[in-house]
Amino acid sequence: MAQDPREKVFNGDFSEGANGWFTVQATPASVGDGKLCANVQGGTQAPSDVIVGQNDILLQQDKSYTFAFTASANQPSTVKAQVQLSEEPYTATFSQDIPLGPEQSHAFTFTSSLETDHGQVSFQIGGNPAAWVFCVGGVSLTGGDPVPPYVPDTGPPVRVNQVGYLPFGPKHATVVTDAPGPIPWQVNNSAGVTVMSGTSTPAAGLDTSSGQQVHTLDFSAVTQAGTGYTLIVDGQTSYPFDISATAYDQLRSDALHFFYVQRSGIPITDALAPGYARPAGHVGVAPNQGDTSVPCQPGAGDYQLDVSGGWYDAGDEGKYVVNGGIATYQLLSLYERTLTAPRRRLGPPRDGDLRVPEHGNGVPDILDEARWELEFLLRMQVPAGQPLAGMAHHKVHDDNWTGLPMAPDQDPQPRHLHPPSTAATLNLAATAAQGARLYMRFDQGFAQRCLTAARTAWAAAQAHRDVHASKADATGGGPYNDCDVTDEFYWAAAELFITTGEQAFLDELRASPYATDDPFPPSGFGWQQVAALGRLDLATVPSPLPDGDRNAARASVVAAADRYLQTAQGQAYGMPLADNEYVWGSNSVVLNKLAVIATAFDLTGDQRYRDGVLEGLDYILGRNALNESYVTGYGRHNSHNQHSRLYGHAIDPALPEPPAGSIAGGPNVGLEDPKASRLLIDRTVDPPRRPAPQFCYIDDIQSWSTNEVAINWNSALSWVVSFAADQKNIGAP
Ligand code: 9MR
Repeated sequence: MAQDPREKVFNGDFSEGANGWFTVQATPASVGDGKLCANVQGGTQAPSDVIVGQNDILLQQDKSYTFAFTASANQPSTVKAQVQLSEEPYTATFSQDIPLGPEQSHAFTFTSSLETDHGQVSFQIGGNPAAWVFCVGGVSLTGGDPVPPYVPDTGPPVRVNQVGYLPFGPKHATVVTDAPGPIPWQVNNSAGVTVMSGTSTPAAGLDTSSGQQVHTLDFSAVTQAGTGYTLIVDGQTSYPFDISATAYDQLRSDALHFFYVQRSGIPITDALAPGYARPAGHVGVAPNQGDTSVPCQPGAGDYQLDVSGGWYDAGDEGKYVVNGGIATYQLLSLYERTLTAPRRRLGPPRDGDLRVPEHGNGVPDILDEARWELEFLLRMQVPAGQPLAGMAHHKVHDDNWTGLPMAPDQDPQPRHLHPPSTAATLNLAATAAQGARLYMRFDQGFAQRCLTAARTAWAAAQAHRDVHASKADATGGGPYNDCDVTDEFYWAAAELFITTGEQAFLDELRASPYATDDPFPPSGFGWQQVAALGRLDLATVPSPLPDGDRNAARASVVAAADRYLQTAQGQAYGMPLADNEYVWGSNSVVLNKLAVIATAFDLTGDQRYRDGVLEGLDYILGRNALNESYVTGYGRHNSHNQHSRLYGHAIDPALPEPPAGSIAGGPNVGLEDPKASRLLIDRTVDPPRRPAPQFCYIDDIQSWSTNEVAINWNSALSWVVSFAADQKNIGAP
């Protein structure tokens, strides 16, 4: 049924689980059948000690409202139903004590004395000596004016890469217009002089990724370097952009700097990260309860581990071996590429390239940064003598979700080691094996330690092939559940083979389903699908791999790149993303496909691949339906309110925004967080209408499913931007 446009309560029928609802001192017992039931703690003093409620309720003074719901209690109790302010002085405009027993419907009409968008609907259920169960459903507050639909600020209809184009790279733009035929355009330099003009090409039919009518145009022929270019179409001017051989240099550095600022277990200094200084997080100093001696979850072992260090995963302060694995891999791979790619334009990263405390130790900074995480991954290995020795704990994180913001050193939550998993163990085996060969030149002892850990992990995974993290283990941290680990086995075997050259690992590769199955999924690789990581390395890194296998590996990379390019060619916005691929972290899906296409360029030198990578980056940096550069600090209109407990500026102006170079997760049709769901889904029509895929995004700190930061997304950005930065003036006549 279509929702009344004046409805102010979100998810009042609990059809989206507990989304949008909060509880204080009550734990949801069940959600379903149109209601939420909560276990209410006994022995509290006041009704307001225990609450089920919802914030962000819009209220208009002197307007009439109807407040309706059903409620029940498993034993005679009372609920104080209120409509009030969610912040001080918590004034109520409606308040009613209602005796509860078997389920009953209630409806009240009142006139609001409040004018606010910080209203709250609350069911106060504290003050009872004994514990009881409260159920509520069908919650509705109708009245006032209809809620205006959310309209994003998309700026001018001319969409360009707001950061910059390489002088001899492709230069494409997309224009939102209903014009049926070609329309004229011109490129102006910063002095306002027109340097090129032409006419647009209408896209065939509606662009389904955006629901828009669009045209495309190509101004690749403009090769003169300069800042402040604009593209003018039909009298509408794009955001400015540069044309420069160094367009990506600063972004490469900033994208990698993100990892330093995300570090756990070390103070972040203003000297290295101005505005981001903070004490070391989770080093066993109160109020922290981790990470220097973290106990296993009940039933998962009788020991504690020092698992300090590493990077905070994302907007939360959990640390996950599975996601740490792919992020570490991408940083190491970015470095290894500079040793192996025939067409690199820059020398290998050096000591002093990045802003890290290890500067001056004679080791390339990128390796220092990756080692910060690798050391953590090694600490997550179950020690000898314990059950499951050699496996890796899946993750360590808070027992309960904390609010936003939360300085890491102030996090008071207990933390636990969650049970080991085969996936985590193989992530450790793969990255430690990769590290073993790359650190050998700089620190043989560490390299040896990595290799030993990798072998131990491999053997442990062989002995425990099917130990999986539960999807339900998602309180206080994400699940990163993955029950198909054939790809993890393939990746680990590949890294172990490349590093050791041992026949046993080659045999494993040949026996793997991926010997014949395609390791490059249509929707790209990611933390859950990692066979591609092994295949990319087999194709590019020198090893004793027989020529036939290597050639086949290379051919598979090129074939995958061709498929991804084909997807991009069907898109008026030029990115290799199909409409069904706008998932959680879709920007990383785009970037990871670009990494495959880039590798095809490194292998073949065919300019089509390089162009595809650069065009894909255009999408990330502003050539998209939202006119949004998804990278903080880059582009005129950029994402800077990403979901994060560390960078809470959107909530507390005294705190910083995410550091420049932080990429947002990106459009996600799942709209799994209440902020995005409530704002972007139109429920006044039946069935509810979701926006077109590209519009499933909001730059709001509360939208974790579309707008979080994460190490595996910044590692993908770092990899691809490093490739782009390396291109410089390539393609020049
Ligand atoms: O990136 C992850 C995405 O693929 C999953 O669909 C999603 C839900 O399980 O979780 C994402 O990872 C989050 C993790 O669970 C916890 N830290 C933040 C991560 C990024 O949102």
